[in-house]
Amino acid sequence: MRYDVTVRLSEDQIRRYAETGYLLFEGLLDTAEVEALRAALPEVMSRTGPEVIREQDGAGAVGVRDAPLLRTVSPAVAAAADAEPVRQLLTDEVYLHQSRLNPKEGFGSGARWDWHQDYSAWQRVDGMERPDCIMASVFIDDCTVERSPLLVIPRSHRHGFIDSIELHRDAKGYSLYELDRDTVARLADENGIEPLIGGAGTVALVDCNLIHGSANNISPWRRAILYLIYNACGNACTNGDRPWFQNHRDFTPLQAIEDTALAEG
Ligand SMILES: O=C(O)CCC(=O)C(=O)O
Repeated sequence: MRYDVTVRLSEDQIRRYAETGYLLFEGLLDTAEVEALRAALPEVMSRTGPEVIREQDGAGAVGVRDAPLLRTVSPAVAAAADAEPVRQLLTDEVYLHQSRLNPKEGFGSGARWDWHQDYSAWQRVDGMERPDCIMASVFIDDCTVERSPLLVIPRSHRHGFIDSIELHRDAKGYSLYELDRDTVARLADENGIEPLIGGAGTVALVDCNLIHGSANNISPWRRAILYLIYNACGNACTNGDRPWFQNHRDFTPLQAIEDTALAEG
């Protein structure tokens, strides 16, 4: 299946997404599209703006959050952003709430992410009323078990927003809102834990209340993922306190673009 504007999810896929909280599409982007994304990385990672969040020791960048700019870096990114399946799942027009690039370099410099729900920060800080938001994870590199893939607790989104967190005031990003360990242990015992693995070009669509995290990447290999966070236009955030790279304020619906733009990327 290609990541193009004509793709429509089947009833079975929509049902599975509602049931498990995620869908995985192996090899959705072809080699040329993956190469276009890889080629965009050095420029993005060398930026000096506040949108690049570095490791504690200043070594590698852990995240670039830049909704509008990532879309201009590469036509492949822009095309990947205009996803019909996301409109189908949210039954609304969508805009990009955030884009994040997590390079997760090897030899331990790609730090761990504690167990969390992405919606936690958006509800608490950005005034996002409902969890009508999807995290599309675009695998720029192979995500194997050795490279600390995303780990998800399937079906955990069905518990909705879990207001039971360990607040780490000195932590960054979602680690600030680590879920309390008893809750994670109980839901993992009930549902298991699954790694989202696949070759470069795989795309996962993940419900924003699905509990997930990842370990340190001690392998020698990079494991870059581009995260595109789609919010339903009817669910636009009401609080604009956070800066543009964390809470994008342009609620214009994404326009479908032709699939050929991917190949031309
Ligand atoms: O890229 C990872 O390993 C984790 C990222 C994550 O959990 C997130 O962006 O919410």
